[in-house]
Amino acid sequence: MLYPIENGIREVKDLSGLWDFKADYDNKGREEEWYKSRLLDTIIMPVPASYNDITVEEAIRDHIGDVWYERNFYIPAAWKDKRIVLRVGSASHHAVLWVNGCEAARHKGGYLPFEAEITDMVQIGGENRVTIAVNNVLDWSCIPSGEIKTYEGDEYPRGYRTQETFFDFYNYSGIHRPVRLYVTPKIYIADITVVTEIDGETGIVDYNVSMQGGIRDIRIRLLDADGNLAAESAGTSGRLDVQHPSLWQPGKGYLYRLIAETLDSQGNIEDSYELPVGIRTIKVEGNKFLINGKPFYFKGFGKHEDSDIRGKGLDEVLNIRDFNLLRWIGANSFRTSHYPYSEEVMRLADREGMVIIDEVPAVGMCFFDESKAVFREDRVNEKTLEHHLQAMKEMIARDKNHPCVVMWSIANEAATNEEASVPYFTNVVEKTRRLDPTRPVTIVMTPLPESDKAGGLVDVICVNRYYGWYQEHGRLELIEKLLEHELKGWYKKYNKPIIFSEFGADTVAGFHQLPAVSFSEEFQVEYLKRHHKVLDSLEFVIGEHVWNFADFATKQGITRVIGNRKGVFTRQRQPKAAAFVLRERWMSSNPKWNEE
Ligand code: BDP
Repeated sequence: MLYPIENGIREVKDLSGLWDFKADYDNKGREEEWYKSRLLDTIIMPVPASYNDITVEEAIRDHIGDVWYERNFYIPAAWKDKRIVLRVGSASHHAVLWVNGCEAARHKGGYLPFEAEITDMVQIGGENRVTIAVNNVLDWSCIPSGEIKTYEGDEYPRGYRTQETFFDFYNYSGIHRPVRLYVTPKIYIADITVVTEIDGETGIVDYNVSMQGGIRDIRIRLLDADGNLAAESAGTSGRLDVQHPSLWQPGKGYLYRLIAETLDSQGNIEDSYELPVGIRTIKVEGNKFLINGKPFYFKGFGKHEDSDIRGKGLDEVLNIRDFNLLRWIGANSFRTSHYPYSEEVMRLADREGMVIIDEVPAVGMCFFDESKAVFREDRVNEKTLEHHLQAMKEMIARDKNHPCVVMWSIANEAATNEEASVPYFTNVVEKTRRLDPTRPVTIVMTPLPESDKAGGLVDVICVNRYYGWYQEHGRLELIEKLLEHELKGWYKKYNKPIIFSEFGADTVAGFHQLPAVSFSEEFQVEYLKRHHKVLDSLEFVIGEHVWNFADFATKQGITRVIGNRKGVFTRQRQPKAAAFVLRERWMSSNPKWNEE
């Protein structure tokens, strides 16, 4: 799936801005066909943004069910004879899209884009209306999964219900990424896939272009970053050889520009699309993760798309601040915990040479309670699997060409100690490998190695563990022995490289205690340092991702003092003491970093 871009042929019109909005408290909008005419009694809502924290109404913040968005837009007369597409970057978690009252698209899954051709639904040269119903209900047929809990007793208000979620981030809802109109010719480039290889001094770009609406001659040019022609070809698929290529490398996101053009019968350019291409290779070999044949050590974080007021809404200002902080602290990578991030973040990571573990929203498939199985008929079941596979397909279709993406994470902390998780994940791993044979696959693990059953399926073992926090809380002195014991256990069992993908301590910025106690800045510092000693001593550990980059919102709970405070930065993106410790570690030399 191609990201909408502008060039001399294609145009994009961004419908971000102020929309009319209405929460459907009585759940009657669909039945009353609200999409047929203008919404009544609306309030103003910005797009993109989560709607939850914009108003001062608890009822809107905590709303369960449909909300409605609407706005008018114009189609320029010049778009006559074009193919017109409406594209939603993401809507959490289910959406129906109507244009002038006609249904144009439906989508399930809160963190991936969807689009519809609307050419025949719009008035060219006139005013049009788009209506989007967004629903945030999560059940076991979705990833992430959830449950609606109803309260029957007389002591509760009639019909009282809550949305139960089994993951540790606020269930932000709404239209989180831009809504855009774009146009292409009627015979158009529908998709491009590139796979890169390196053979000695030659960079190889294998490409495949798919067209829709007809057949045309295709011309392919690969330009270097200065605009010089590096290679060219013709036809829908082929190979471009670049002699002495500038490689895409961690920290140095060198990008070529692949320009695909279709030619009409007179040889005029009819459609054109420009794809950034990074030439690089990835391979897991023994206990090493190789990028361009060199061992790579992951330094960085699990992150979230999360900030004050706009929640999970795309914020380019925040994204640039985050990348500046990542660079400042010496991080070279992050995981898109626990869902695919915006396309804008992925494009930024390509440019910045940031290495990404791309995660599908399979989070919360574990109750941390031995007596409660998750992989069973009425919880994670066939329907969940169906949606999981669909999300993998959409995520790979969206992100397959990003050089920054080096691995697919197919789940975070699933109950892989359960026998029934094995056929389930066998299915997901096989499908993922079929869709993309070029990237390794991981599951981010939570059981102890003794009880895990799924590690054999994946290429890299990611492990989350909180010794000194959730286990043996406050006992900093136990961290080293416990951690070493566990990591050696994983390696012994599977003989695969390990990324320590989550460890962290809630830390309230400005709280100080000497000697350290939990929640103080001193504790977070000490906690990290103890981990570093162990990580440095184990050669099969190929990375460390601290949990979390920044404080983030969660549901209310007795262990959450206004959200999760494990951030190394505050939610406002200012450093806690731990940030300086990480900076010192990650910016100084260490045999682990494998740097020349
Ligand atoms: C891990 C989860 C992560 C949580 C973290 C925590 O993967 O989503 O936020 O614990 O509790 O289990 O801080």
